[in-house]
Amino acid sequence: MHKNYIAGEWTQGVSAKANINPSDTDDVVGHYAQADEAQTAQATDAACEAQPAWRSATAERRADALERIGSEILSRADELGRLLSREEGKTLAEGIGEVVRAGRVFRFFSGEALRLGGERLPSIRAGVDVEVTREPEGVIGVITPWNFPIAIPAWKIAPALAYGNAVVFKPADLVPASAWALSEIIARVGQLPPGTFNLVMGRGATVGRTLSASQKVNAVTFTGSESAGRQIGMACMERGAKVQLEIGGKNPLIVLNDADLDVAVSTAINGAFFSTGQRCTGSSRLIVQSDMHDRFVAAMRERLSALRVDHALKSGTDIGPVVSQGQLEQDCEYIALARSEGGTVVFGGELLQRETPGYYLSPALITDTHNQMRVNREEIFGPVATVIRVDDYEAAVEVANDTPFGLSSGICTTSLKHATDFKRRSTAGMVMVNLPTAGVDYHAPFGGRRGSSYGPREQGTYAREFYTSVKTTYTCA
Ligand code: UN1
Repeated sequence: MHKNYIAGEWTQGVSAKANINPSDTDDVVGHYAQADEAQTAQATDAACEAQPAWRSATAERRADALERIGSEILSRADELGRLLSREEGKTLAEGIGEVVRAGRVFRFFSGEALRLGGERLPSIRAGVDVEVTREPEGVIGVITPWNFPIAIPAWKIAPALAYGNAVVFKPADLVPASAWALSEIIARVGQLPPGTFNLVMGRGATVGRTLSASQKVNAVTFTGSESAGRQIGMACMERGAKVQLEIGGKNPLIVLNDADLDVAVSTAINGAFFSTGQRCTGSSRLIVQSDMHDRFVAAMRERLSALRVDHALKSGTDIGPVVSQGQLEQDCEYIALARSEGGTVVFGGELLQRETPGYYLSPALITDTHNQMRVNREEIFGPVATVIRVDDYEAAVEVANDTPFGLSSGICTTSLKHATDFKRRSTAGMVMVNLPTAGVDYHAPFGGRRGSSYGPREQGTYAREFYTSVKTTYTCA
């Protein structure tokens, strides 16, 4: 039984939940504590009490803590990657890659702890100095999704701690094992004042809701579904707390006539189907220019037929299972909806049987779609991509930008003119040229526009906008 970590103590939950392997539903990864409202409140109280000590710890002490945490994560990447793939279903290579990314995020923010500078401005008044400094926000509620069980917790917890905040961490209910392993590392090697970091596993409706409503939580960072994000956002807004939301995408990847076909196909396969298509940055709308359309679709089908969908931990697996029964049903409903809206499923979209019972779905490619169909407006979050045929570059840009979301966008082209123009005119927060819409660097700002994101950017030096509060001081000596 894996416990919660509250006020520096490993603490029983009020109940426990089994963590099931989506590649083999007979395999129980472990049992994990579930907290109630009272236990969540104990964690927020503890964080509130501990934060002043952590805030006044030296920047070097904070940097050292993050360095130790990052180093242990990196030294155990194979083991932790295996655990991650076992509970989430991404392939072992993807799981290990994600763990390495998490370790590097801690290392990056270890350095950032020492680099938190300010500004000094000339005043409009004689003899006055104006200084701009940054202070920790206080207690940060960290609520994370199931699709990146360690990287997303890392890129929220690391900057929170680096800049002197205390943390209450509520991981996704489906993937507590990686979160628990990360928390165990933080608890053991971090040497943080007790209460600075707390792990509270449990349901969103219980733990997440309590965190969003608690007066002791100064800021909430959330990545996950639109509906949960909106509720968290409203709850924070109501009490004047800072909030940061990453809530999905419907990312376009344009393929122009002048694209290199091999590059376009590799980019689309990676962006749409790797990590089982379960990324908010996934390339879900493939916008293909007329003369390229048939060649591209044929090459995609050929490449897809060579991919192996199987147990995440098996060598040779290219695509693991869908994360859960509920997500599998949602994917299948959208594939059926695409058909009923006039789309043609030219590859996949079928349930597969493998040696072990799991949520196996062949990657689905759907042609003959247009941008107003529901499958092109709503986030599916599975191995499902649509193709939208367009006549020219102008139409491609228009379709790409015509979405309620705005996280990431991409273009495959060999034309400098089109690439340059698209970088200017895309209305997404991140733009990729001849690269998948998913798969970002950990030191660059991450985030979107419109319905995808709310609040300051995540990652890189930009993370300080959310995790610190600016103070302006005026001094007349
Ligand atoms: C990536 O594409 O490298 O939940 C990261 C998600 C995003 C992270 C994507 N917040 O899928």
